[in-house]
Amino acid sequence: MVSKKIESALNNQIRIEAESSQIYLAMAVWAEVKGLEGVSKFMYDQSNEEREHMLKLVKFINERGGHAHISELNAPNVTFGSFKEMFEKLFEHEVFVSNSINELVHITLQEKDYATHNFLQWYVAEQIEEEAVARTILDKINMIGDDKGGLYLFDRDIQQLTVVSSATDGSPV
Ligand code: OFO
Repeated sequence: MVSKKIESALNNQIRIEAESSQIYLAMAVWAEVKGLEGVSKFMYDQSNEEREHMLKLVKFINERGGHAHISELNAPNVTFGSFKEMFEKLFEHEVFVSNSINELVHITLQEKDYATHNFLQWYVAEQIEEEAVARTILDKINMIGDDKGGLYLFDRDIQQLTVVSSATDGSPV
């Protein structure tokens, strides 16, 4: 059984994961409109993953005798000054999410809720990986600079830049 304090902290994370999904969906759309298919596909996939992270929390709360709360969401940014800026935003957002997961883990220890603590380890591992992917992508973009040919190749190869999740077997829900 989850305590009210844990339930509320997990529900807050549901909102963050749902907002992450919307943020990346807006990035996918922007990239698609700009004609970068590879980047757009990468962002659509990210958006789907975040929705799965949200659903995993929903199921966990309900299974543990709580009530998952589906709330209204803040609207995401829908335009960006450049692809570099967009990926910088993605990286900053992942760091924000990692901090939020860390805070959650901290609360579970305070509350001596070891079941939720254990459940959250999956998210800890996922965040390490997502930050690493975002950092790799930013490094590549910095190397490309303003080179159009480089951007073309980057768009073609972005799927290979991502690493297969070690934290998931592909079915996180
Ligand atoms: Fe939900 O995985 Fe990153 O943000």
